[in-house]
Amino acid sequence: MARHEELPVPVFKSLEPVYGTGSHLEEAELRFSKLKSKFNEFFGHPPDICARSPGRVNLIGEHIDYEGYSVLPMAIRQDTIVAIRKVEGEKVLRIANVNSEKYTMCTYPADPDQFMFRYGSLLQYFHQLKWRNVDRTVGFQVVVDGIVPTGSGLSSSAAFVCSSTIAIMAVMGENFPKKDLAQLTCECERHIGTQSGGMDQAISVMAQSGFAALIDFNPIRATEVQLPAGGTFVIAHSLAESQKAVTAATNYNNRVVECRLAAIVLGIKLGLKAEKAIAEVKTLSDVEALCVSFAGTRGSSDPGLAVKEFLKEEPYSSEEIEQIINEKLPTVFANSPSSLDVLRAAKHFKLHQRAAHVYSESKRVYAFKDTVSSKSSEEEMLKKLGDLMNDSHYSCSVLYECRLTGAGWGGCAVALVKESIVPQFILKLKEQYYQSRINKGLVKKSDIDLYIFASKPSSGAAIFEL
Ligand code: NG1
Ligand code: MG
Repeated sequence: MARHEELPVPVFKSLEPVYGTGSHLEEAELRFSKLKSKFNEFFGHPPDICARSPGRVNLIGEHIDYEGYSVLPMAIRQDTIVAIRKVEGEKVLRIANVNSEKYTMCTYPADPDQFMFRYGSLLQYFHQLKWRNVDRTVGFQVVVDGIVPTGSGLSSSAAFVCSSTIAIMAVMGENFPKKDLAQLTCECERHIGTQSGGMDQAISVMAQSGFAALIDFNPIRATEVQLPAGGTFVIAHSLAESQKAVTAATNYNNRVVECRLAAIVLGIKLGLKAEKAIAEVKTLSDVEALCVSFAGTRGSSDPGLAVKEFLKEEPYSSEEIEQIINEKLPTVFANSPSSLDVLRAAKHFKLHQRAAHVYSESKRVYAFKDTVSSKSSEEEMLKKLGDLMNDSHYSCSVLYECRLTGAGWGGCAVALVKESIVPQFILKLKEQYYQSRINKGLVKKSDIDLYIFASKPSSGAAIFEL
């Protein structure tokens, strides 16, 4: 049987296969019926097809996907749903949101070459699809409804990019293997200027209901991970919005650049010529491969040891790094405008800390995976998983200075909680964290369940012919 990432996105004629039964199905039925009636209202015609893709929470493996390391997220129930109709000869894209008060309808030329970039606009994704054989005479009418909280580290962005890409694909009569879509949508998201890894799109497209997934890169693969039944992940919004696109140069892309510099410096210290290191060592996982090949002479293949041995803990200045790598930093990053922004904004580079986080975090991902598949008692298992998550959070906080899930400058915290005490846990957080913020008017009491909720692993993208 083909691995499931080789299969196309599933097509369903009803909502049950994705939303199950009970209150989730009822909620979905209401949303889809509103989506379709809004579509009719806006465009005077029903949609051809609908698609959905979920948000995600990363359980462990923060800020290592872009370094080539495997991560362990799960899809959440909250998703973006899209209704679409193809209009022959129209050459424009009209896109509206069911919440038409907040998001007014926008119209864009449907020809990707003519599209004007609007920084931060979700629409730019839509037009950056590297569409094979695109028929440039068609236009699209689109209505979107997203319930993944934005700026929360739960990947409302991937939910939007993946659902809209899949909707366009479906209405054009195409379907690709899920792993290709994960790759395509990841590239699409990079157009907002963050040098993202591919975790969010991969899990949004490939998730299987009831399972978290170990996502590997190069090539993209998703392996189901069964979580222990006695634990639940509780997701709690800090109420600080993460503005990754706005602060990219000082946080997300800054870390990507620091990791690249750490990788080059380590490559040189391990014996590569500077020129070769700059040309060939792209990520910290490339350095790990070097350590493995030098294990015979060095006596160890552990890249964590190389960090301790070769990278000083004090921050590096640009000049210090330029001396080691024998090249000007802007020359190294000449092809990456967003990295040049980082260089302009950065005061110094914490190479030791960032690399130490990445290597220890990548080990924790495998330890997490091994723990859930071990034969230990559930009690022991939950304890071990909790310890790994605590270590991950500590490393994110101290070494990577990011905190929280996802990119993590704002957004949600994720906690592994024993199933039996989830209601008390949520109640306590409401009392001790949210109540004072409700009093200050920072959040509405009626919205509180959008900000703190327990989540089981949900299913990935789907196409609906309803
Ligand atoms: P968020 O902040 O949820 O979009 C980001 C990246 C991920 C990953 C995490 C950190 C994007 C689209 N996503 O997630 O690829 O690097 O940060 O683990 O930039
Ligand atoms: Mg995102």
